[in-house]
Amino acid sequence: MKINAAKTLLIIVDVQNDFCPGGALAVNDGGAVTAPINALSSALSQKGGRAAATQDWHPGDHVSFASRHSGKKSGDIIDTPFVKGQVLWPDHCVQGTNGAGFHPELDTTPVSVVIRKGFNKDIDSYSAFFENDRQTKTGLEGYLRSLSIETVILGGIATDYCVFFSAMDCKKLGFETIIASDAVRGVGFPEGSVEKAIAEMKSAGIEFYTTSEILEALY
Ligand code: VGL
Ligand code: ZN
Repeated sequence: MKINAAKTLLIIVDVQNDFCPGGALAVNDGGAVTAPINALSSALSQKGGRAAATQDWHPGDHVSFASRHSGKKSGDIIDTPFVKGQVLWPDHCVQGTNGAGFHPELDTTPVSVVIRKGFNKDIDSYSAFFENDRQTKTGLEGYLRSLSIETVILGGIATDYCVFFSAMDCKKLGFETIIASDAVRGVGFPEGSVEKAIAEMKSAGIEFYTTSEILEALY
């Protein structure tokens, strides 16, 4: 395998304090993604590639917060006017809070663009490309097209939600899509969701390589 850095974008998905141990929606071992991601973004930028980061960025009364729905708790699933089967979460990544900030060990120096998502209080957004109504664009696709990007590498949190939806959309949009397998961590709710997400991504043609395999392939 060979990867032309100049036509490659790394998408760093939601490496934010609230998704790491101690945060409001902590994912097991979430902070462990920072070391491989930093290695990928610095190698890419040295070879003429780019890195983008997404940031979950919710208003305090966001539709995905269980606290906004009386009688509901985190983990419940509801239909909203825009999204069928919305999972309800604890309040997390509220705009401007420390929980919404990038993990302190994430090197954002090589990041050229930050895409914020989930800022419409009535629509959640897992994917870096489309909100959960599956129609509203974030604008990231246009960024890739205007730079003639052909390959996208993804790392970050969570394997079974934001990484999954971002990777599936990316592949559907026609980009070669690679998951850095050691640079992602999952929520694991409902049980088995990480395994299910990985199986679905593989059958969609999304490739899985370790960070060291990717670093070796970059030219
Ligand atoms: C995410 C649940 C709620 C994610 C974001 O980043 O995967 N998961 N909001
Ligand atoms: Zn969220």
